[in-house]
Amino acid sequence: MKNLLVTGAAGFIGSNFVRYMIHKYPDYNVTVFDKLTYAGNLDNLKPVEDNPRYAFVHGDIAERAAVRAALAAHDIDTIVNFAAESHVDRSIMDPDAFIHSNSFGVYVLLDEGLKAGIERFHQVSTDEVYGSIKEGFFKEGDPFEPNSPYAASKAGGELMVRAYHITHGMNTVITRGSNTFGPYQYPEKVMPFFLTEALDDRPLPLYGDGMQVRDWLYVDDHCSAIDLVLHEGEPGEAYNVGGEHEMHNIDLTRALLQILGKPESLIRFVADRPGHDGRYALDCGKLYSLGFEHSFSFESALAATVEWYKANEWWWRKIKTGEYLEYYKKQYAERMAKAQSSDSTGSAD
Ligand code: NAD
Ligand code: TDX
Repeated sequence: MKNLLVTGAAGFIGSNFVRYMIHKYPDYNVTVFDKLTYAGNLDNLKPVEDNPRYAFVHGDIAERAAVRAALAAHDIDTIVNFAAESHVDRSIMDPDAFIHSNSFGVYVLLDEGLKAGIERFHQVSTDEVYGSIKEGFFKEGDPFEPNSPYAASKAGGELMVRAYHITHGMNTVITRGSNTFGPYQYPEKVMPFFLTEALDDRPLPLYGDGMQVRDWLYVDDHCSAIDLVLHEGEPGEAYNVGGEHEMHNIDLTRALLQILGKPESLIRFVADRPGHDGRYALDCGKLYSLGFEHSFSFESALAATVEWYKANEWWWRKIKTGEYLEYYKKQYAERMAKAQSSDSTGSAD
């Protein structure tokens, strides 16, 4: 591996991964290929923009000619695909872009990668492909039961990765990450959304009764797991990447408010997300067998994340304008109008 194409790396996890890889591997060249959708932001790549081993290409993974040109121009031998529409609520509102990027786009990237003779293809996937689990933990061989258009589109992309491995012998690996948090996360996802709203003393719309469970993974740990699987994972295999830190949404919200010194009266119980998955939980034994260890405790990672958002208002304040406000209105205005405050009982469904 020498010349990496990292797609979707103007977004949250990809930009953290690029910074991590450029720092860790002094002999790697990293080309970012990104469509710069609403979630793509070149501010996220500012820390590496002057590095001679970094390049940026503006393009769509679903556009064959653009992908082909980038693979040739940068002599790419390895693809790590982060490019995706990533927000479940938006996939309920408007699924088209999800099928385009998360399913069709993955196919185009695989097909052009195959023709260009790349040596390794890493697909960044999600725990949501399995669906929801009441007890126990999902293993890599469990069936896919995706419940949202986002999850279904990511499952479609993964199945095509499998097909290119089986049919064409392509050297592929897949990671299925759990809910990730940390610096540079677009403030539509619950953690940065609630954090930045609470900093402004604005109400926090918790879906349903807030009793859903998510497994929280710090972005630096997610990046090092991807690095490990990229280099050490068996061709054709998938690996779960969890945080080993399950929390009910209500408890996560309370923890955030406590760190910020804000009152619980900011919590509003609002109408639930349709098809809301009750719990995600992963068995990560296969990843541990490659030698993976988490480097961050949830508490220290949460504190670092809160500090980052406090210190980097320049980053998120300009995002929370324009299209963001339109989205906020569509997603939350009616819910908030019917919301129940935190001292009432039950949910607002
Ligand atoms: P993000 O929304 O912050 O960033 C996505 C990036 O992909 C953006 O820069 C966007 O411009 C780009 N993009 C979208 N469509 C594209 C296309 N057709 N061509 C090129 N670029 C395109 O997402 P994120 O949270 O950083 O997630 C990155 C990846 O990790 C996604 O594949 C997601 O499914 C997966 N994942 C995310 C989480 C999480 O908790 N955020 C957890 C597990 C897996
Ligand atoms: O306003 C909100 N209120 C609320 O109660 C939002 C935005 C979310 N929630 C709840 C829904 C979920 O139970 O918080 C939980 C987390 O929600 P999101 O941040 O939207 O994440 P989730 O739907 O769990 O999906 C995330 O993890 C898997 C990422 O967005 C995906 O990209 C990833 O694949």
